[in-house]
Amino acid sequence: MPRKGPSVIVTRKLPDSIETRMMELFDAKLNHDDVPLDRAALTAALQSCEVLVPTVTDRIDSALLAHAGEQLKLIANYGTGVDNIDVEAAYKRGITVTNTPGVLTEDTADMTMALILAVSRRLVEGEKLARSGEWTGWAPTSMLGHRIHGKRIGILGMGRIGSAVARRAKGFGLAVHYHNRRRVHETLESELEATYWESLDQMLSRVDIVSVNCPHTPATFHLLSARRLKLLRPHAIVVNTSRGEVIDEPALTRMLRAKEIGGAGLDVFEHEPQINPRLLALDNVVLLPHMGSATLEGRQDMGEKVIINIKTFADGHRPPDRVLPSML
Ligand code: 8YV
Repeated sequence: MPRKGPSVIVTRKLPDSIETRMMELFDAKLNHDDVPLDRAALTAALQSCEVLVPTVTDRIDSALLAHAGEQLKLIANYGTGVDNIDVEAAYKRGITVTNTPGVLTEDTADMTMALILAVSRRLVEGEKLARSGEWTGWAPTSMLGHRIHGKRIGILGMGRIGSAVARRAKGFGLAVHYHNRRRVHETLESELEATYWESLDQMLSRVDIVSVNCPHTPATFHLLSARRLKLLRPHAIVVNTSRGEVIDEPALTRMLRAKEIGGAGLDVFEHEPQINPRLLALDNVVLLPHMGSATLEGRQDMGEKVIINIKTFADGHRPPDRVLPSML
């Protein structure tokens, strides 16, 4: 019998259809119990498999990669963000890294809008009141939030997800502003009727809603620093469906507690799964457990991408979603 495809270790439980296909195609080792691998188990995996399929919960740093065996050729990340992997260290060791771009764009953009609406229209507070048994009925001045129609959104990072947020925002009657490393093509800019700000500082002081949609890289760590957060207007809200590290979370928490900004909708945190207890105590925030891309369809599509990347690589071709250090 010919050898099955490469030996693959998958660090977390994936959708059944994906795991089944992986078992058919590869010599795959799955994680049925879904218990995250500790450092020792990850090291052992790097020393035994040809392909590792990690997720955002696995930290594949240079110290860990230093222990990788010669047999390890590919790290096929199940996720778009690759900040959990030291891509440069992997590259230097001749290990290819891939990710799963594109397939979670729409779901993450939907969740961004959900958070914008949830914070602006106080959905979570309203839901709690409706269930509490303490609701005394409609009143002209009860549960007042803020209208989003006609306001300005400032999108930080106009890539795939940022553009998908902009399309939705436009549909909701928001004026789209954005800051990005590079100005986007004029066709996209005119489709979105978007205003480009080369200066993030200048944009922040003018918008009503800030949406973080850039990846976490050394250049974007604490991009929304304490100093920059102070540029926001007192009613502004901040929504983050990207990575917690892009915002100085203690500074944001302090400002929310002091009511120096209007509110925040956070799907991601600096030290997941820990959430700053001070955030938990606040009413003007909506907190979600990193579920921006959590749809069954999205998770299946991510798995399909991982399979295609592994199969293409194993067949001797360049995988479609290769990530190079120069791209970060
Ligand atoms: C993924 C994400 O679910 O893909 C990303 O970058 O943030 C998530 O939505 C997660 O990374 C899976 O590894």
